Amino acid sequence: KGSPRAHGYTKYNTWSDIESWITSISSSNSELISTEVIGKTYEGRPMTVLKIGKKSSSTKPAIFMDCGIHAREWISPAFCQWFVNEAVSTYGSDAQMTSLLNQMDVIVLPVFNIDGYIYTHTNDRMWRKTRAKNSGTSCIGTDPNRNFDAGWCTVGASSNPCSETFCGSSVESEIEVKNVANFIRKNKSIIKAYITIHSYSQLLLFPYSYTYELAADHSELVSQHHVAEGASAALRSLYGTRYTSGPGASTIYLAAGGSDDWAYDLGVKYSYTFELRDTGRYGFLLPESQIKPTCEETMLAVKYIAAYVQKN
Ligand code: ING
Ligand code: ZN
Repeated sequence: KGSPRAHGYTKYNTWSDIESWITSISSSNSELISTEVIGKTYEGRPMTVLKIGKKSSSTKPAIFMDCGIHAREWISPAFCQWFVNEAVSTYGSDAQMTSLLNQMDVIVLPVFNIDGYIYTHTNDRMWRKTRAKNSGTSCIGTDPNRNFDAGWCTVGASSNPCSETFCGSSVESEIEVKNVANFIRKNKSIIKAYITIHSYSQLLLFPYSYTYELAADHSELVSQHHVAEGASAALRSLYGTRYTSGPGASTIYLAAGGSDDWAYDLGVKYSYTFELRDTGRYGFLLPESQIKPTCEETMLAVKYIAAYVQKN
C-alpha cells in the first residue's frame, strides 16, 4: 500500500492541495486548459480560473462556473475539481464533452471564497462568509452571495456585520466578488451561461431570488423552467436523487445580492444555482463517501445545461 496522495477526487482537499492540483492538471493538459488569475483574495491569495476547451483561432462562447462561494459547503469545490478532471479525461471519447469543448469553453473557478475555505479547515468548520474585517466591530466577514448588485441588501440579507447573511458595506465590497464580477463583465459578450454550485438542499434554482417577479420575457421564462426540469431529470436518472427546481424566491427564500440574479440581469440568460446533496441528514458535513455519487449525478445536470446552451 503506497503513501496516501495529497490530492484526490473523492476526498475534501485542503486549499494547498487544490492549489497544487490547479498547477498540475493545467500543465498536464495544456492543449485543453489555460489559466488566468482574476485577482487576489482579501488575504492575498490568487484566484485562478481554468479555461477548458479546445484552442481555437476564433472567439468561442463560454460557460462560467464557480464553486465555493460559501466556505463550509465543501461538496461544491469537490464538484468543480471533479468537473475539470471529467472534462479533460472524457474529451475525445465522450461525444457530448468533445463537442462541447470543441465549440465552447468552460471557465471554472474551483474555490471562490478561498480565505473562508481555509478557515473552515483550520478554525471553524461551519464558517460561511469571507474573512474580511468590518469597520466598527470585531465581527468578521460578508456573505459573498449577498454582496452582488442585485436588489442589494433589500430582502433576505442583513446590514449587521455580525450576521451570517451580512450584505457588506456596499455592493461588491468584497474583493472576491469584485474580481468575479469584473471578470464576467469583461467577458460578457462570450459568457452564455452562469452556473454556481452551493449546498445543501437538492435544488436547482434560477432567477429571481431578490424578487418574486419572474423573467420578463415569456420565452426566456419557459426555457429557464425547461432547462432546470431537464437537468433535474438527468441528475435523478443515475441514483434517483430528487431535486426541486424553480425560481429562487419561491423555491428557497427571498434573498438579494446573489450571483445568479446579478449575472442574469447583466444579460447572461442561462443562470443557475445548484444546491447539491443532501437534504439535511448530514447537511454541510456530507461524508466523503458521497462525493463520487454526488459529482457523477451533478455532471449529468451540468452537461444537460451545457448541451442546451450549446445548441441555443
Ligand atoms: N443557499 C443560497 C444562499 O446564498 C440562494 C440560496 C441562491 C440565495 C441564489 C440567493 C440567490 O443563501 C445557500 N445554501 O447558500
Ligand atoms: Zn451557499
